[in-house]
Amino acid sequence: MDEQLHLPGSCRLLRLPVRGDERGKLIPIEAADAGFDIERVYYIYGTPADAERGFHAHKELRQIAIAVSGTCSIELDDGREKASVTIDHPSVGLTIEPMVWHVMRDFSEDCVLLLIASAAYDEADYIRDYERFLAVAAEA
Ligand code: T46
Repeated sequence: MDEQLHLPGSCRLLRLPVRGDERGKLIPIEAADAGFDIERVYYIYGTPADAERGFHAHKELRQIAIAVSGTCSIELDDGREKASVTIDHPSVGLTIEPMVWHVMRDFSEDCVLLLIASAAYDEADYIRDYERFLAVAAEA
C-alpha cells in the first residue's frame, strides 16, 4: 500500500494490492499492510442516498474504509482542517485515524462500505459531541 495526498489528522489514501488474473481479482489485506492488528471487521450497506452516518471521532480506534462496491464520500475533520474524500473502488482504502471527526454521505445504492478496525466495538471510545471533540482536539 502507498499513500498519496495530505488529509486531516494523518489520514491516508491507500492503494491496495490487486492480485488479478483471468479468473478475476483478489485483494489481500494483512495486519502488516493495515498498520495495526486487525481486531474487527464490519460493513455498512443498504444506506439511503440521502442518509448521513458517523458524526463522531474515536479516541483510539484506527480504521481503514473500503468501498468494496459502489461509492460514498467521507468527510474528515481533525479540528483544524477538513477534507471530503470520495472512495469509489475496491482497490482504494481510506485510513480513519483517532481524533478525526468523520461523516459518511452520498452513498450509492449499491455501496458496501467495509471497515477494518484495530479494536473491538467500544462505545466508550466514541466522541459523539462535536463541541467536546473540538475541545479535546484543541488540547492535543
Ligand atoms: C465508524 C463509522 C465509519 C455494533 O454493535 N458493533 C459495531 O462494531 C459497530 C461499528 C456498531 N454497532 C452498533 C452500534 C449502533 O447501535 O451498530 C449500530 C450503528 O452504529 P453507528 O450508529 O455507530 O454507525 P455509524 O455508521 O454512524 O458509524 C460506524 C461505526 O460505528 C464507527 O465506529 O467509525 O461507521
